[in-house]
Amino acid sequence: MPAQIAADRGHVDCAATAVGEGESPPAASAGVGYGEGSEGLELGGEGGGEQSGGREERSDDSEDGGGWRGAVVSEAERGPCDVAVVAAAGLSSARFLREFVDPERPVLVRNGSAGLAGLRQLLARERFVERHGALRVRVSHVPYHDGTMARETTIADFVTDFVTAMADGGMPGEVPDSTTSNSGSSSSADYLFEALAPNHPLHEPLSAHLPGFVSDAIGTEWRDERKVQLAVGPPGTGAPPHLHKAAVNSLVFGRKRWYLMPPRDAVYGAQPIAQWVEEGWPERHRSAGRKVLECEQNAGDLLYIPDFWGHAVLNLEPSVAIASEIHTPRMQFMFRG
Ligand SMILES: O=C(O)CCC(=O)C(=O)O
Repeated sequence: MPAQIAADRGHVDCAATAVGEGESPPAASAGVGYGEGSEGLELGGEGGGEQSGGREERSDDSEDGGGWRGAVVSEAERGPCDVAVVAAAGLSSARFLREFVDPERPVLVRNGSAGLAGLRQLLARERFVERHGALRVRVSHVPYHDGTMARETTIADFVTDFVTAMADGGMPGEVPDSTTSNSGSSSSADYLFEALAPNHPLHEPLSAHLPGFVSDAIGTEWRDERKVQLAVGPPGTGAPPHLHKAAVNSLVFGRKRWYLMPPRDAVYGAQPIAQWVEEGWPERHRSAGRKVLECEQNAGDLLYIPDFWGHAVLNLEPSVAIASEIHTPRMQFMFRG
């Protein structure tokens, strides 16, 4: 049986500090490197982690759910976030660079994804399948791992299969309950995780997710050096821990829990994420002295992950996400001709 989501937070390693909409977090920019002052910064009233009942299924024609059959999550139901949380409204590219990119601090920007109205239209389930269902994609239990098999299918077959399975009550994947380590109750399903080549028909429309504060921070010369990835999957799917250059992750529909590890504590994994969580690896790594932060991302939110931060992600609801890897000024310096 799918476990209760987001109610399984076993660690409390940072206290929440209220930050008003659009206000700057405390001057962590003075301290270089991860962590200093970065954890637990919250927008007022958000991220308290309190769970309430009353969750309801979204219907196919629900505009904000896009027909993906996820549960409605109110603001009060949002799970906690251990990294800085800021409002998109107060975020200029200068501030983004100064407070997050240069000091290499992750940040969750509430409603920070750009082009959301258009992306919700493009990626609403029925329309997406109707217009782009014939596109071939690779799906696998474990994206980002060369040793596991991916299979090729079409968007239509993949989406129809998992949504039908969910509607029939046969969840293709399940969200593990990390409070009951090794209970073996979670199962993993296939995840669509596709890096789109520049000539791919979805490359340009999905690139719309990148907000001005990010693209201005990158600068024009490096703007096209972006990898754009599409990630779609049912609850329980996601990516195991891995690391790469900085990434901007937008969630169009759904709900995700991220696990973030600063570069010195980053790990790499090849297990389905549901198993990794169920076996208690976040807590095991913490017990071994590694820092593992958690952050719930809701639809519309953008998560910035700095260069070489380890990260893993678990889909708590059927999720449709776009990720772009970017060249920060530091990487531009390293790779300049
Ligand atoms: O599954 C996702 O949403 C993103 C996966 C990821 O970790 C990445 O794109 O780097």
